[in-house]
Amino acid sequence: MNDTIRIDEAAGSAGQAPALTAEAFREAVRAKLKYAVGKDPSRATAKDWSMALSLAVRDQVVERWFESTKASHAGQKKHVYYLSMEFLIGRLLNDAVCNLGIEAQVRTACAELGIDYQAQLEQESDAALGNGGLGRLAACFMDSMSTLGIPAHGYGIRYDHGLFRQRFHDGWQVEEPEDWLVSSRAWEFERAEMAYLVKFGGQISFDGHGATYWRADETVKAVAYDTPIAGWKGRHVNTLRLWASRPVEVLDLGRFNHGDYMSAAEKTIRAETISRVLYPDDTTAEGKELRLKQEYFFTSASLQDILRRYLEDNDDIRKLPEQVAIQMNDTHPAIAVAELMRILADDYRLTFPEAFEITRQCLSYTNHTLMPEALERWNTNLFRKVLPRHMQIIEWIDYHHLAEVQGRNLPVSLDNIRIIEWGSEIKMGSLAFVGSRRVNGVSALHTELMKQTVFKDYHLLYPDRIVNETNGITPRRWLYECNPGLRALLLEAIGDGWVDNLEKIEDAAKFATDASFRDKFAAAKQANKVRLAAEIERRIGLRVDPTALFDVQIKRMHEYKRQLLNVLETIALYQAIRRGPGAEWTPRVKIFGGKAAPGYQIAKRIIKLANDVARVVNNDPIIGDRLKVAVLPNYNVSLAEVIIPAADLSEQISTAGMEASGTGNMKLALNGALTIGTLDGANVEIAERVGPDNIYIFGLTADDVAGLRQRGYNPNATIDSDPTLKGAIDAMVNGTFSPDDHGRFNEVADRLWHTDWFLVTADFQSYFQTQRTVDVDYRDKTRWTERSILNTTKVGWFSSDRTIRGYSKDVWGVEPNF
Ligand code: OAK
Repeated sequence: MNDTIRIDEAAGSAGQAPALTAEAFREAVRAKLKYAVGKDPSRATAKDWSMALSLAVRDQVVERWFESTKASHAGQKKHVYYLSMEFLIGRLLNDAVCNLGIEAQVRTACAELGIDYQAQLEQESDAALGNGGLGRLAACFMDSMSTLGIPAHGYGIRYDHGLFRQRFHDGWQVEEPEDWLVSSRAWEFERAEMAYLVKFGGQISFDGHGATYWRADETVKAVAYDTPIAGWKGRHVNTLRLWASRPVEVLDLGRFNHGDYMSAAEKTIRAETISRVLYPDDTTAEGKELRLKQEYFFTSASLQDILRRYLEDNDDIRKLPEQVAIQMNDTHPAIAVAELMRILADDYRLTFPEAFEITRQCLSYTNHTLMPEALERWNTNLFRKVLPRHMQIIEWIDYHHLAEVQGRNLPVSLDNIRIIEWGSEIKMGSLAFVGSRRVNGVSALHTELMKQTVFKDYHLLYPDRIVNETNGITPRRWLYECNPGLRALLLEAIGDGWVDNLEKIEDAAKFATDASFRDKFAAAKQANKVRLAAEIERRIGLRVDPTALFDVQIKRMHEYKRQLLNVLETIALYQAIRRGPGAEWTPRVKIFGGKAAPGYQIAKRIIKLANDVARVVNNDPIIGDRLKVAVLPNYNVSLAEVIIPAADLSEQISTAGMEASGTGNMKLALNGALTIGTLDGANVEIAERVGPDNIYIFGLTADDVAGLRQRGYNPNATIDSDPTLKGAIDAMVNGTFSPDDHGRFNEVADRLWHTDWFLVTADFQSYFQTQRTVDVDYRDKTRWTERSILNTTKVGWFSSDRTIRGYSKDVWGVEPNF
């Protein structure tokens, strides 16, 4: 039997759902189980069925994939290449099924085969090839580029081990290696023939006739693994190409034959180390040499691949910018500036000025943070050792760029615009800026701050280069797939136009005052809360009341994101309830999820604090269901898909000016949670769209923060003057939550008392009071649901489709097909 189902296109043109019958699909799954997995139905495990199911769905994607690839070659349109160290794509089965529009057939087929579709989905490992926001954004962008029919490739690293698994031992974070590849993956295709050599170290020589030779002392092979990414209705399928590092020679046979088995394998181990692990730190440039090698490894392989594809259909390398737009997702691929120049100059014999011009027309750069410690810098000695030719090229760019600027007589400090600082450090943000056609921020506020702070002088030099592209999220994964109840309600009320044109969701805003719609909306939320309550009990054994207010803070653990502010408020609320248990309290479940970088001690201690507070609060009989604290381990994309649809309140409480955008804020609002937040990142734009009645804004603004820090903030006085805050901090250090070790949180408290860089104490009172308003408001269920509906229906602008349209127009110069 032919195990690939033909998609019957007779019904119409691309864009229509394929006519696939449940029966044909069921037989395809059976065939996959037998011929691809090699199992008989009577002996098949859940994993086997899940694999068979995924392979059958994959065939459906592949059909579309070939068509898209052919069409983009024939169409000769400009191609987008998205270079990112991270792609946090999560699970793919349900994503593919929903995007192809074959969910009904797949579910029927599963039922007929006697397998539970939901259980199959949970068999798939979560592809956790990213840390947080930047990586998940890249995944949403892949979805949107396919949905809009933009020919694109995502390029990254196929890490053997993605982001570590987080476990709690006695409330402390413990990191365990993540092993997503342990079970074979249905979604990727190894392209052993698609391999490029990537060189490191060695010497540079010139032959005296203009040719340059780089004699490297280490060479590895980058092997491609392709995953098809289907857009909405399967209209277009793009490729995510991830590189794995492999040795050039499989084995040192000489050493092996001499019985030296360990050293015979040494080169293999060295080479494979490059793609072994994802760096679990999303805020500081760590890992030094290996990290630099990772960055160059995937950038070099990707550029070689881009040029190969270009030259298949074109012969003039000078016209590269007409066909190629390359996006650098933060500075991790910023070495692309020097690498593209190197290839153009050394391999194609263009002059440096020519090569620089072409490079600047092809590349663009997205900045995702202004925090100084997260802006990458490389020590020039290390850089010269690993990438000697690139060091020369960067020196040329630095010199050439300064010379260009000196003639212009502008009020900029030359020290500020140098790429190489004091001859000892390369500032990758500067290299990326100088080598780019466009540089973008990820929210209006962030872009403004970029112009005023880190890139101030560059902005004076190149006033048209910085543009804003406020982040977005894909509505397919973050509503259609993860919230079937709300999806069904919206389909019934306004049809499916919103799925690929999210602004249409506003058509449902009028139902906010319709009692029957409101009841259904509230029922969908309630069902999601029951589902999350069950998940909380399964994961941490805590029973929570699903009718309580679900207050959610899910994101990486970082001081600037201020989980500590939330924990302090939890303590203060706990103390208030204990003082007056008979008062009218709004039952609340505080839900936390997030990983701390393994070396980030204070963030790990805050996790321990949250767990210690949870233990005491959850076991206090005076408190009962009035307050529960659920700290969920191993927060990842799949867990987010369960938490987000169930949230009532979304915590977006970063110190103003420090969160570049946030995207969890958008996902939660789209699923009907009301935001409690500062005027930071994209919160500002969310507030503009949902209106002041439907969001809780508190605390200092970015200007206030800058002013306060400049004047010098004294947390002492604030704490002393606020008994609620003082009571909470005192409880933290008097052993209330750590009877076994009273001093455990002294350092956390000391920082609050003495420096409080993140202004937790400064915002506490305003935050605490706002939370009390939330308590009161939540009791009016009708009004709350109305505001929840207005959140869902007013945030359509935050679709990543809109963001990608923005990049297409302002940055890449491409025209979406759909
Ligand atoms: C990661 C590594 C280096 C620099 C920044 C990051 C990162 O994840 N930044 C986050 O990017 C998201 C997507 O743009 C934003 O929403 C977050 O605010 C930002 O912290």
